[in-house]
Amino acid sequence: MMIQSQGHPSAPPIEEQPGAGMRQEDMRGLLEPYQVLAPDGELRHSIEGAIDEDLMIQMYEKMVLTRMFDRKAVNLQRQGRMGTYAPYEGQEAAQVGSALALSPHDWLFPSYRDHAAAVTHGQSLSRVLLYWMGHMEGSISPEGRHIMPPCVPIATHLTHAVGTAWAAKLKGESQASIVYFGEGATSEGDFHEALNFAGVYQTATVFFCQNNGYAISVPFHAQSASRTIAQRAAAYDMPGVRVDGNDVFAVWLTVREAIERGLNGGGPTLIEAVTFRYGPHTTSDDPRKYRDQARISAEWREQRDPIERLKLHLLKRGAWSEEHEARLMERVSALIEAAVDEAESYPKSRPEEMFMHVSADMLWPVAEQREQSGLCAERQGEA
Ligand SMILES: Cc1ncc(C[n+]2csc(CCOP(=O)(O)OP(=O)(O)O)c2C)c(N)n1
Repeated sequence: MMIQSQGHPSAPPIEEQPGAGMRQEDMRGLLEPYQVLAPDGELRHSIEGAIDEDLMIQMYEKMVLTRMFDRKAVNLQRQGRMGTYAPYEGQEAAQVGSALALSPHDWLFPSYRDHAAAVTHGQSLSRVLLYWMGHMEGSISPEGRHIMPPCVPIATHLTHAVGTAWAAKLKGESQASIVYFGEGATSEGDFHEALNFAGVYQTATVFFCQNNGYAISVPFHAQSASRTIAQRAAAYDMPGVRVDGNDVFAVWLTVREAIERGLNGGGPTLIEAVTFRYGPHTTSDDPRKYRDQARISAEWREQRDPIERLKLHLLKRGAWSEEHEARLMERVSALIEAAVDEAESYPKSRPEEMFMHVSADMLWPVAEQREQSGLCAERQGEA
């Protein structure tokens, strides 16, 4: 069953946005990302009839919650209470805006950095922590949602997202999929295979690339001669849209449009959300070794922050106040503390658990690695 596109009368359709409709277009000159909410909190396009104040506040509250959660997770790792962690601070608008555009039954395939998206779609904060604490419970989708475990191998989950959307299409179900990945993933073969398949079978898949500038220490220009990720859509004859990933309105509108089009038989869309990760790749690296953090901070955190720009907008509209902010911070702190307590109430995970749950029955290469690792409790007991 197809859903009817509700459309967004005041937002330009995807085909008219910069970076879209590249089938005949020359991409040169289409580098400017689609933006609705400028960094000063002013609107560049009317969003009347598309995004109302309730949705704006929901966006703001989710972005604040996920930022505070991300900072807490980094602190837990620094205190030795969690193994490692991949922070996403700076990328909240891309993740929250895109996930809020989904319907509850849509499939979400996150990478290791996409917890704000997973949480927005219904994953619990405690499960995110449990994942990084080495518990398999951290990989379980909440009841009634289709949220896959964070994918660490780069780009392998893109084909999975095509598979679920294709299956839904074959079954006649109105169910889309969204898959999150970084710009580095677009240099992997799996990226191209997934886009090719999605194009051939016209699946309702949204390929959501967060171009955050760096693949670990490698800047985008050093790993690709393409000027944009969005232009790669042209090779698979699908729309490619370059959007300001720090603009939650532009992200929401673009993803909503892509999903509606996909479910109406229009096939997949490649979205490039231009954003930036403020912190390290994971808690195991030091970004000062490969970039100037002070300059980055001045260019991104101080001038283009996704949360600050929405707050400015809400204040200008009279839809937010410092009292609202204080109450929100109290609520958010309580939620995060409760999640930490819950995650830490689990017994410490055992190293040999990493070999379990790879597949329903343990395959021989995994059994062999388990044996060789010397991590089995029996072996340690023997030593
Ligand atoms: C198949 C595979 N190759 C290499 C790695 C090691 N690796 C981990 S993260 C990463 C960089 C990924 O960068 P990007 O796709 O831009 O995502 P980001 O981390 O910036 O979100 C690499 C190469 C991996 N996890 N999987």
